[in-house]
Amino acid sequence: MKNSINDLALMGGSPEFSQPLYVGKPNIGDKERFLSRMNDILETRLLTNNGPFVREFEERVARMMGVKHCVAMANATVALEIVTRALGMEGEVIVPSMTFVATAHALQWQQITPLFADVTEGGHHIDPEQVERLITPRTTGIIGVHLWGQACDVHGLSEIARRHKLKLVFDAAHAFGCSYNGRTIGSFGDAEVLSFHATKFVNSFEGGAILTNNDELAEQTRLMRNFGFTGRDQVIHVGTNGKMSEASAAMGLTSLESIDEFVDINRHNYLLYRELLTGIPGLKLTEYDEHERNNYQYIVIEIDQQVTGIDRDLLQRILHGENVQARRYFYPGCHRMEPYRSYFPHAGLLLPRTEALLERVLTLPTGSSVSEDDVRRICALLALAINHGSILQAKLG
Ligand code: T4K
Repeated sequence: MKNSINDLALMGGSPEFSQPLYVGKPNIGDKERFLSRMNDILETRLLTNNGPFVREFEERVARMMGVKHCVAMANATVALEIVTRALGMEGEVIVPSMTFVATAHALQWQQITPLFADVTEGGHHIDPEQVERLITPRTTGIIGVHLWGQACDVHGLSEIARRHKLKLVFDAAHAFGCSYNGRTIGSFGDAEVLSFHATKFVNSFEGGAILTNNDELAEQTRLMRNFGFTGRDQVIHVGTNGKMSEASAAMGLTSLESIDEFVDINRHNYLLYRELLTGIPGLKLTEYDEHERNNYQYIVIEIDQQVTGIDRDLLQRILHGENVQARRYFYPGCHRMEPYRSYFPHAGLLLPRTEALLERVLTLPTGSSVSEDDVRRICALLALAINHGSILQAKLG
């Protein structure tokens, strides 16, 4: 790999990064506020089981998202498992393959078969038309994913769900603080699920939440996250342990207090990337719709090898060689991961757009650990590599 760096250096000097730059390096809010909350937790010895910080976090998130209920969870995966179960999903549920594998695993974990729908033409989100084609008598629900914090076609999916009497959940793991047609994501479908994983816009180390306006569903999911207990000795149905800890809620609350600052940093980085990457032939940045509220947490580019002469994987190797840990999210697609690959070996035939997209996408570092200078150097590196694309591909590809 070092060869590529030498090659680039010979070709005009490659920018160097002494510290690795990551996609998903956590945003850290006010450390003093966090430590003071941790001190309270240790003083009161209320560590978990629906403590005061979890309740405060739930209230604040619900208010911010404009939704009646926020049920905090240990992570978004368990939140998806619980909400799909509480909604009575079974048989088959339609999901995109272009998502983190947790969306599919949350179903398969309960013996529900995820059926993978293709993305829209030229887009990254699940295509309602493809969803409708996959519906069978066994289908009980749909999970749409607001990939990169950009809403999927909420209207289109809601229409299909209504017509076919299917349950509809949105995986909003990326979409904290984002909007769809001006309305904050969080209250669409039967429920939406947020992730507060360390790498997310708002983080609670590990964490997630179910958002819903449905009182009964909220109540049901609260019971399910706590083993089905309704009283100290009374269990009314099967449950699991999906509880968020007080330490996580303390981090989540601290993170919430800094979201304006995080958006400013992310937006600043995004606009700089957009300015510097525009005009590089064969490279397309996924743009945010400025009419919507965005958290700008993901910088996603597509590489068209026909134009650049260099393929995405070699570009990624070059970036890695320079300490830029760009990611191929969500390569190779859920349908090519186990157990789905074995269950549906030919699923790719129904997913031509997803398959092509997954060969082209690359996610670049951003967030509060990435400086303006870092963005400039990453863009210079991309420009340099693409400028010499065919030569590098011939030598190293
Ligand atoms: N639905 C969607 C659409 C999702 O994207 C996700 C999660 C879920 C559902 C499920 O949510 P959770 O159950 O996790 O709440 C990461 C995360 O583990 C995963 O939460 C996330 N999506 C996915 C997009 O990314 P990896 O394997 O790429 O993470 P990892 O450990 O490589 O972290 C990325 C980089 O961040 C590292 O290279 C270094 C840096 N990092 C990471 C952590 C955890 C740090 O500097 N400090 C840290 O503590 O999956």
